[in-house]
Amino acid sequence: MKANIGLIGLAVMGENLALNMESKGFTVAVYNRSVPGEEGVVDRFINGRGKSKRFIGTHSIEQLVDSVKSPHIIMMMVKAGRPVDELISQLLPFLSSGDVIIDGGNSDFHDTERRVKELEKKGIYFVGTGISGGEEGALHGPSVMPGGSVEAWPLVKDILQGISAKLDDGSPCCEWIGAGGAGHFVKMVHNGIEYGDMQLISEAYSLLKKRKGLDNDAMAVVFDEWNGGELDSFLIEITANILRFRDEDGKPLLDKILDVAGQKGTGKWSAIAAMDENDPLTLITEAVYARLLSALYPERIKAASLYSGKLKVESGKLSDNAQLSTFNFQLSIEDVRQALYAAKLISYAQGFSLLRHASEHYGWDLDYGTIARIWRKGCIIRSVFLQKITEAYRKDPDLENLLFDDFFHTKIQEALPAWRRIVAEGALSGVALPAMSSALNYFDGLRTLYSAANMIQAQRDYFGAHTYERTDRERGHFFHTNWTGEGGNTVSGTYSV
Ligand code: NBP
Repeated sequence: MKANIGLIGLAVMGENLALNMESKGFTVAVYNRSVPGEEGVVDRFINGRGKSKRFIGTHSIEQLVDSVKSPHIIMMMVKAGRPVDELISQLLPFLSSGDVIIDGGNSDFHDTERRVKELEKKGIYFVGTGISGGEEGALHGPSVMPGGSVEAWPLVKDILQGISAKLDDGSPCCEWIGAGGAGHFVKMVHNGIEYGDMQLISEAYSLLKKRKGLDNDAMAVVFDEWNGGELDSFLIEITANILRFRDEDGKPLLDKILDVAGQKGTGKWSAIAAMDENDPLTLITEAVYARLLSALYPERIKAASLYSGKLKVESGKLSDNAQLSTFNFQLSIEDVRQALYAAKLISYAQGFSLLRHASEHYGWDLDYGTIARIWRKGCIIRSVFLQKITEAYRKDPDLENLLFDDFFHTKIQEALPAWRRIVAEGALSGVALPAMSSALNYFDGLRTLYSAANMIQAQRDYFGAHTYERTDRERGHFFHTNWTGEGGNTVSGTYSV
């Protein structure tokens, strides 16, 4: 019997996805490169978790392709980057026109754009699909974001939708995203939003711990309560579990974990993509910077010893370098929740703004409401709140910014006073709140009609004859002033970076 699909890469994601596929009735041929002379990964899997199930273990790429029905569908779940290109080269001699390669790893969407074009020229369809949900999602139902060669969609739809998470109405958390690298782009933004959500939660934790003086168990109760309301989400839920978790000695494990955050790059890619699209993705970018700052560990130790002053109040004013050593028992937990929620609204507004700009740039025709829908189950950023985004785009598919939707408008207005108090509290007490405060700055910047950018334009024209537009003339007409009386009338070439 031939398999429905061949899967390459039996690490944590591949192994669990293979089991998920098999449990949905698909026969799966599996392959993993092996060190010669050792019991291979494939045999270990076939004799272990895959025992007595519909798997075909294979030990070469040729054998893998040969074990799969035609048109061959081969999925790779390997490390992104060079391994993907190497595997494609190894697969090509055994594939024929109309076959499909799926890359389910976290590939850079630029690579996926390139691979789709290169493979389509050879008659092979290429699908770059984001898969979110980690190990558990891979096994029980992830959120799946496929894009690439649209001709491949009817061939892979049953398998990818079959293994995906399902909403309560039974609809799959997997829909066709768009051409080229659209699937991997959307997954990248998903991961960027994940960075933002995690940073915001860590800032709320920081306030509750350092300013409110709550211990881990008390904070777990707070996060549990939050999870019962509009913040209901996977990340809030696991935060409560993490806060309660005890090490072998009975003490909270969290307190023993070094505060140096790692990253694998998708947050950074989101920030770079936003720069490329001229899109102010400030919160996610701050979240990436916060991880980078946390990693400057030796410098942080030095800075802490240099600048950790006690709070001094002199004639009613806080001194510089103040670090409050006392708790602010007046600090309202509800204010922290509101600030977290408002900043989260900004983060999603920014993330979807980036999707909109990239969709226009690359011609992907993204369906934002559907993207929010397939993130509602299976993935790391799953939350009740995503339903509001789907509703916003159902009402107006051309919405320029989620902040213009009634729901977002109302919620931001409600949360604003608390959000401002919390950001001020952080600034006055020396508790870093980069994501909450950058979100507030974005919001204030966006809603300010007469900003300070006129000064920047004047300066640019003063020193570089870069020209400016005027408020008393129509847009699109550019003027230059001889500010010093010494410059000429020649203006700088107009180009935008
Ligand atoms: P890893 O990202 O750790 O990749 C390990 C797999 O890649 C192994 O099967 C390994 O084979 C294979 N591999 C490597 Br490394 N180089 C190879 C090469 N040159 N040729 C063939 N195979 C090669 O595994 P993972 O954590 O399961 O993730 C798989 C993909 O899914 C990645 O792109 C990851 O970013 C993405 N992803 C991961 C998660 C997660 O939670 N872990 C979530 C969502 C997406 P070997 O056994 O011979 O070394």
